[in-house]
Amino acid sequence: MRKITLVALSLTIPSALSASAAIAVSPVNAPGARLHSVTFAIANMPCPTCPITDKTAMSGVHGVQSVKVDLGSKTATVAFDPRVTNAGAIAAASTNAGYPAKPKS
Ligand SMILES: [Cu+2]
Repeated sequence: MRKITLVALSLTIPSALSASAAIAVSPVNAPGARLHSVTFAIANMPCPTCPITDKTAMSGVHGVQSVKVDLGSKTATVAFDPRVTNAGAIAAASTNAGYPAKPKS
């Protein structure tokens, strides 16, 4: 009777461990991640190709999910994972590419 109980325990413990390990490992940009969206005022955007260059620069920041640059209003709306990056890092990437960016309040 006692032997049977021990066998049952040795079988259930490993499967319980692997289940908790699967929960702990989740991708950084998981679909369920809550994104922040910030609109930036972009200075120095004189021609129609500027938004493409600026979008590429902002999209290159790790954690950025989407970038929409609007030439008419000279703004960029960026959705990002706040666990990975922040508005300051995204503004710096744009500024370094030649398009000084400031979060609009
Ligand atoms: Cu341009």
